[in-house]
Amino acid sequence: TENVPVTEREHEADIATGDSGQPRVGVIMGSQSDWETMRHATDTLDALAIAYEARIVSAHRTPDRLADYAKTAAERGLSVIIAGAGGAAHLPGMCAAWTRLPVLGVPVESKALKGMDSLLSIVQMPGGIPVGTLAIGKAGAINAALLSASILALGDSDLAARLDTWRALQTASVRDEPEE
Ligand code: RP5
Repeated sequence: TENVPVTEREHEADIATGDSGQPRVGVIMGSQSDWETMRHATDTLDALAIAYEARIVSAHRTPDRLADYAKTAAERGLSVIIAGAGGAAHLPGMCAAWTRLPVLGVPVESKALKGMDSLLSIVQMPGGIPVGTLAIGKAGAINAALLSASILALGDSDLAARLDTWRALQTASVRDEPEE
């Protein structure tokens, strides 16, 4: 069993009412096939009652969609972008090139190279255009959402309280001793 209580209903019920309407986090991914991973980011945003939008935007297959998305992200009211991609994972870096918003990159686990290709593609940005790179796969998707929450909580005391509650519930869910 895992300790991270991302989608458990009883935990969500303990989180006070959060955002309404306007998305603050943009969750983008290079392909439908990334959704199995990236849904863990949106589940975590749901658990913290943070408004988000989720879109398929590919650096390679839909380059104009990416440019339009990233260039308009700030004026549309987004504060953070989470970008997940696998393989030759240029999505987070190209997204960061088009926007000054913080971009958090999630390396999706690829079949051929187990996500090492994704990780190295995303993490090795040249000085000048940063991408905050998380772990490969599910853990990275969850942590990208939590890091988004931490960023937004700097200017949102209600969200800060929800994040504190989420973390306290996680701590309380960790057993003292292993179960048979
Ligand atoms: C990337 O290529 C996507 O981010 C995905 O992880 C990978 C494979 O995409 P599909 O061939 O499954 O659509 O663009």
